[in-house]
Formats: sequence, structure tokens, C-alpha cells
Amino acid sequence: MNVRSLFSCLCAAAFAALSAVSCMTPAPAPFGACPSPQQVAWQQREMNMFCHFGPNTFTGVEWGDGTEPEDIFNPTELDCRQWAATARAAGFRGIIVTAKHHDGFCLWPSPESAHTVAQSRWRDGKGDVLRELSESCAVEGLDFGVYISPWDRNDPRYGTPAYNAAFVRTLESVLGGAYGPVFEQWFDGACGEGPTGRRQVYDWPLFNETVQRLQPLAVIFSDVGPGCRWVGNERGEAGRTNWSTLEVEGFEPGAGSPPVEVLNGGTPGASHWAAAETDVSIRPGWFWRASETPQVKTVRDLLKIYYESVGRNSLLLLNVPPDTRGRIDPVDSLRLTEFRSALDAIFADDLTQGAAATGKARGRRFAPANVLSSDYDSYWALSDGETTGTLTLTLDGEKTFNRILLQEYIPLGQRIAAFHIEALTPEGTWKEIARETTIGYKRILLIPTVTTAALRLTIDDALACPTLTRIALYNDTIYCATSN
Ligand code: FUL
Repeated sequence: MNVRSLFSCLCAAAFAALSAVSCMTPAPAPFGACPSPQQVAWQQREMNMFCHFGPNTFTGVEWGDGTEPEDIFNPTELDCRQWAATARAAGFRGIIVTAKHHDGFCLWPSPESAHTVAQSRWRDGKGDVLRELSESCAVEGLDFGVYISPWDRNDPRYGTPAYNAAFVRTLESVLGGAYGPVFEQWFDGACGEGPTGRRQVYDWPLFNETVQRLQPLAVIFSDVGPGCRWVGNERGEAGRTNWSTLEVEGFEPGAGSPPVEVLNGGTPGASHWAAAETDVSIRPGWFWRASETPQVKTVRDLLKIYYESVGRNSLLLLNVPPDTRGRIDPVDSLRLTEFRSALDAIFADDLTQGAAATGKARGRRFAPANVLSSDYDSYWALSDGETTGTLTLTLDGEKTFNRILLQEYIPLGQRIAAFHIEALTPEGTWKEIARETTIGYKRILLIPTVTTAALRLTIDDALACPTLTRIALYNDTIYCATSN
């Protein structure tokens, strides 16, 4: 071996050793309350469809009082495959159906109740909406979830200790395997009077344990989790500051939940992970009514909701209620198609293509360039103890945009508490274009349109060394709002 090849061998060995060392830079330790893998996967779905369906669809009221004759439930053309196909085409990842709303009527033949599809004339009492919907979801590649209301205005046991045990058996008949995996159990906190005028004291720990025992992978929604929390309003607005952590000690769903402002923004650094779910209806009401068809939300309304839910670290649960035929109304499904097309157009072209990212990092494995890859598991991170820092993006020439998408790597906890972004001016100075607080799983900033060749992100405050897995830039010419 001559000197030159010995030298190149040594260089190669040194390089390999250095790479091995840098590859071993440990990831930041998890900070505070972190999501379970199911909670991460849940938030990555971003959008699910809600379907309110039951006697109220036929009576036109929002809260049936439980005295409705079972025969009122009689969809003439029930087509759950159409619900699922509509949801899939619109980009929803799952459907949550009101298996039992407050009127107590069960969309499946629950052995615990005498107020179900089995007592109705629909399909001679042999129908089962949950069966048809769960099978349709499976065929369309969607997940299946259920809303089962603890408040029951029909069950004569409501308001007595026997009701809690009966409610557990009700849960068992849905979650016990008859309908396959359930990705989300939706618990409404409403607790009104039952048919005998009594109110129930709900045994929430027992209800939650039952779901966890039967469907360990299901995320449980309620005002305060444990899987995910209510966003605090039904307008489709998550907090501009939105932590996925929530202080739950001493709180429970319903009247005992934290103030709505707390639900809307979470609690920084709290000991429980319960990301916000934004439930909102495409119509004024939760249930379908012919008279409300002219008020189906516009594409602009839906984009605003998307930006203020998914774009603010929340999951969007959009209610699209089937009609009296048992089909999604053509007006709603057309609107969903238009909404999908708008989202696809807005997010088609990421203007960071060809950009370079520079800045301090925890080591090569956590380099700034990681924010440019769509691989969620590859992220930029600072060193332990560093809670401020800067990342500069040099774009591939001048770009014009009005949306900045940012994502933290949430498996290690939500950390970023304050940040700002500047754009390079033609004079070579930096001009601030955004100043915000939280990021979380996903944040989309709506900014006035800017043309620039470089951007600088400064993390001003974080609860622990920050992580960032994605920065992307888009130009939305469809929904041209200029403030977030
Ligand atoms: C509320 C319920 O009372 C409404 O009827 C609806 O189901 C909504 C999603 O949750 O609390």
C-alpha cells in the first residue's frame, strides 16, 4: 500500500468513525407528558367525519326526549358505503357515528335496551347500522368510531346506580368485538334528566376502564380526555395558543370540566396529554334537516375551519349528517369534494423545494435540513438546555407565499412556547412576518403574501430543547385571508 492509498484509507476510517459518533447523538429525552403511539397516530389522521344519525334525523329536533316511537327511524335507502366513499374521497381517515344519542335510541340491536333498531319497522327490525357502517369503513380503508351518549332520556334505570352497570354492558355490546376495531370512543359530557326526572352520577373511571379493556387501542374523547379533549366550542376554532397538555386533576367531563378557555388552549407543561379535537357541523345543526340545506357551509367556511383546527394543532371532526334516506345529502358531498380540491390545490406546491437550511443543531442526526424532509421521524433539534435558537432557510430563488406550515416532533412532547419568523428583504435586512406561541403537531400560519429568497425562524422560548420536523411554504390563492 503506497502512502497515498494509506492516507485515503485512514481518511475513510476517520470519516466512518466520525459518522458513527454523530449518528449516535442521542435524541432529546421526552419532555413532560408525551402522547402514546395511538395518540400520535390519532393526530396524524388530521380529519375525521362525524355522522349524527338517529330519530332526530326524522323528527327535526336536536335533542330527542326519548319518547319517539321506534318506527320513526326508517331510512328508505340506507347506504353506509356511500357515507364511507364520501368520507374517503374528502380525505377523512375515519367515521364516528352517533350509535346512541341522548334520546337513547340505539342504531344497533342493543340487548340492553328496548329502544333500538330491533324495535323499529326498518328492515323488519333486522337492521344494524353499526354493522353496515363498520363493514363499509373497512372496505373503504377508513377507521370506525362510535359516539355512545351516557345521557339517556329513555332508559328507566337512568338516575339509579343500576344505570352505570347497564351502560357498561351497552359499551360491551359495541366495543366487545362485534364491530371490529374501534379507533375512537366519543363520550359526550351532557348529563340531563332521564325519563323519571332523575340525573345520573356517571362512573367515568368505570366507563373509561371498560373502553380500555375492550379496545385498548381506542382513543377516548371527552371534555378532559383521557385520549383527547374537547376544544371548548362547536364553531371549529382551536386556540391560537394550543397546548396538547391539559391539567385534568380534579376535573371530569361535563359540568366538572375546566373552563372552555382552558380546553381551547390547553395547559402548558401539564401532566396529561390530551390534544384538542375540534368538532363542528357542516350544517347549523348536528342532525340533517331539509330546511338547513341552503346553509351548508361554504368552501371558504370549511377552509377557515381547517386552518383554525388542523392548522392550530387540533384534529378536525367535521359532522356531515346523513339524511332521512340514510345517505349523505348531495349538497354536502359536493361541498366536501370542493373542499378537498381546494386543500389539494393549496398544498400542492411546497415552495421550500430546493431550499437549504442552516443553523445550530444537536448534531448531524438532528440537522436543520431535516425540516425540509416529509419524513415525520427526521427532525431538527437543539442541544439539551438550549431553549432558544435560530434556523435559516435559503430558498431556491425568490418565492411568493402566504402560508407557513410548521410541525414539532410530538412523540417527545410539546415544547415550543414562542417563536417568530422573518423574511429577507431586497435590501438585505430581516423583516418580521409572524410572531406566535405554540406549534404542536401542526401549525399553519396565515400571513400577508410575501416574496423573499430567505426566511429566518427564531425560537424565543421553549419548555425544553425544541424539536421541529417540518417547515413548508405555500401560496394559497383560494382562501386569501391575511391574518390568523
Ligand atoms: C353535544 C351534544 O349535546 C350535541 O347534540 C352533539 O351531539 C354534540 C356533538 O355534542 O354536546
